Amino acid sequence: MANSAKTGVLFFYIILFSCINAFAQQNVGFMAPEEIREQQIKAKFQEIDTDKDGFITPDEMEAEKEKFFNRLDKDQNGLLDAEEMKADNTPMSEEADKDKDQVVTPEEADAQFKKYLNEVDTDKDGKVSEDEYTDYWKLRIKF
Ligand SMILES: [Ca+2]
Ligand SMILES: [Ca+2]
Ligand SMILES: [Ca+2]
Repeated sequence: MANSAKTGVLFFYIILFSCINAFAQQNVGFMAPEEIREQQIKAKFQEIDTDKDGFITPDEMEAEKEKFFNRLDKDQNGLLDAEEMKADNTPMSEEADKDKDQVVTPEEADAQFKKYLNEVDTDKDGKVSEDEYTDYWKLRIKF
């Protein structure tokens, strides 16, 4: 009698534990993309903030623009064509193409990054903090 009661309790705990475990795993599965995305955005911030002072300055943004352009400009002809723009996982190149001719010129990229810096810098102190950067990209990045 006592033994079967113990076994019952043991089974109850095993089932309870399995349920909690399954629930926790589901929850982690649900939470993960958001957290991964935030971590990726923060990692990107660290990459752009080359002097590691916790802010992206206009100089650092300029360097990022060059890297962004060169990375997408696969044939290195100094322009981003429609095919090259598709490799961009952000709306940056699409928005840069102001005249909508499916080509981004260096001038358009320049204008876009200036506009972008101004938009991300919500407190308008001329530099981008990690919070400003994260808040901005959380809503915009495509994964
Ligand atoms: Ca910096
Ligand atoms: Ca090109
Ligand atoms: Ca700022």
